[in-house]
Amino acid sequence: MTTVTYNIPGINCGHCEHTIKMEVGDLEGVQSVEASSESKTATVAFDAPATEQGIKDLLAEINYPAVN
Ligand SMILES: [Cu+2]
Repeated sequence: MTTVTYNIPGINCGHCEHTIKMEVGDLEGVQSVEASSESKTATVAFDAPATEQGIKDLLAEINYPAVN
């Protein structure tokens, strides 16, 4: 299991948190997603076939691009 914390300036409210949790949580291999509008981060725990870059690509697709 790998855990990555993404810095996402666009997380502004509970709706953003919910969207990220649902969309990233649907990716095969993703075990858990935490998203915080306070810290502007999303922490994702995953196994294969999910990858750090694949999750980052999805975040960009749903208009929550990560800056790290
Ligand atoms: Cu929002």
